[in-house]
Amino acid sequence: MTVTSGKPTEEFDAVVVGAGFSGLYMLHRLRELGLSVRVFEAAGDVGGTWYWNRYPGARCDSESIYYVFSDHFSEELLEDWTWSERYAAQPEILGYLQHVADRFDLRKDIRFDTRVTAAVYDEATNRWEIGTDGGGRATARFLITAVGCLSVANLPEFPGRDTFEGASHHTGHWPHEGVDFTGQRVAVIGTGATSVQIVPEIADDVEHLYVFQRTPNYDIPGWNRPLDQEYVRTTKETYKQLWQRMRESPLGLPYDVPERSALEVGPDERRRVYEVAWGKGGFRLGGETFTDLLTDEEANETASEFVRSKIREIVHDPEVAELLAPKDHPFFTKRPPLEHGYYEAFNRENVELVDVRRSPIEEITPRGVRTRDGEYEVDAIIYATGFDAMTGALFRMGIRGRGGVPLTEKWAEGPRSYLGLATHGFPNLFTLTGPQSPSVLTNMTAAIEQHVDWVADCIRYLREHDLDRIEPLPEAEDDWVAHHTEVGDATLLPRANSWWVGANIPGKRRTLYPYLGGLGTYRERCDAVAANGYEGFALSSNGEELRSHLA
Ligand code: NA7
Repeated sequence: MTVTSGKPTEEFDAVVVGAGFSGLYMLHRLRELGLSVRVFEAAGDVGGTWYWNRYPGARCDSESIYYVFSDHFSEELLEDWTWSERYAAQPEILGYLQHVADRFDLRKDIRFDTRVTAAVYDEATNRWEIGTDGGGRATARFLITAVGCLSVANLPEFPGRDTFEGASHHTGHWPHEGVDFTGQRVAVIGTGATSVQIVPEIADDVEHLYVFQRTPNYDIPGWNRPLDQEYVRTTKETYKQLWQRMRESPLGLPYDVPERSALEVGPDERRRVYEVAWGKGGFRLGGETFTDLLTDEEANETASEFVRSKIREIVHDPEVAELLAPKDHPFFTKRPPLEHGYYEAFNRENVELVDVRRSPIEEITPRGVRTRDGEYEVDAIIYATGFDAMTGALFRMGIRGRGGVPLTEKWAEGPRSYLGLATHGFPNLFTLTGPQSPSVLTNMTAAIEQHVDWVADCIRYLREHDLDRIEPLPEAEDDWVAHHTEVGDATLLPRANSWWVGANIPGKRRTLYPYLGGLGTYRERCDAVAANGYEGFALSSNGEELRSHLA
């Protein structure tokens, strides 16, 4: 099977798909190894997630000082760059990535406005044949996907969606020139992390805001604030130690690891612990409090009820507060949004919560949104309805492995990978932050760095040993999938209808997509695989298998 087009074929050692955090770092590492690399990027510039998600209030939920390339990329870069806020807003993160691209002259190897539409492995040449939407063709020994976990927008198929006469926008495809909602009646559909950011941001401007909620979330305060420069200075002095701690930690964040069960302490002590974490803000409420919030329903209920009590304190109208308080899933079994004024927004006269669990959206009309209860007339609709996460972008790239087998077919019953990095039947393909790796269950930059470093070291190893092909053994893959499933099943996560399990996309295979074992443990496993000569992989040279052994 070949990719055909009239244009001449360009040849590279490696093709990387995507120019966000992972694609930029991958390009940098491969260049250092002396490889010829081409990056294809569908957007008009670098940035990935931070290029597309330009909606009001968009910011990172990982603290900015931890959301950077570490000294593994560049000590000087780490030293020079200074964030302005505790949680960086989208324009600043995009500015950071543009700065990285400029400083390391990365753009010269990136083809922008170019989407990969086919990536086919040719057994005869042991090369990947890449086709793009502009009719371009390239071949490469290695194909590395750096497509992000949340890059394909989910736009629900509401009847009449295209008949709406006002403006409608998905948050993941926000217009570059911005949108002015001043004096408008606006519908926001969805109450995930994106909606929680956008609602307080536009509440002041709009005449009336309807927030259509199907499932309430356990939103945690982030307590965003300008970064104190003294704090920045002392952090920078210890950055190396800090990053080492992050690399070894479960969440890719330098949090204290809890040691007690939520059930072994009394209600007063429990409340005290939760209050401290709430006061610090961010994911500490899940990560730093008790050992068993994700494994024991009763323990989890104590945290769930704590958040509900906070919602009841903040929201004045008891009925609205009750609607906002989640009861159908345990805390942290869906990604908890970080909030900055979301709950307070419902104390305003012009912000109204619409319960579409009780009364579902039936159609979009030319004038607005019709639920079973009636029509809500609006001037604009914001779809904060999330993404076809983890596999969405990989499935749209036309990846075919040995024998022309599509990745969509191989993964029809759910992803099957070795370490979330590679999959049998697709030699020399690496999936950065792929399904069954820690990715979104950790600080993304820490997960990205670990993957990029591992892949770059692997490619260096292959070259040093005159090897030109690496592919997971089926047995090693089976073992990883079984381990991944076992770790996930030991927790409460698979029970909730989250995008972590693919439940947000009609017809999507329900399975836990990210790996729950923690970044530190995962890193140790990946490092051991490498130290043992890439245990679990078949390695070959010129079609001759040199070694294949099991993990
Ligand atoms: P999420 O977290 O997937 O949230 C999407 C929201 O849209 C969620 O509240 C959904 O309700 C709602 N939704 C989706 N489809 C519908 C339909 N058909 N009707 C009503 N409501 C719907 O996406 P975000 O963009 O907010 O966040 C994604 C990640 O980005 C986030 O987790 C962070 O990691 C960063 P549901 O909960 O499915 O009932």
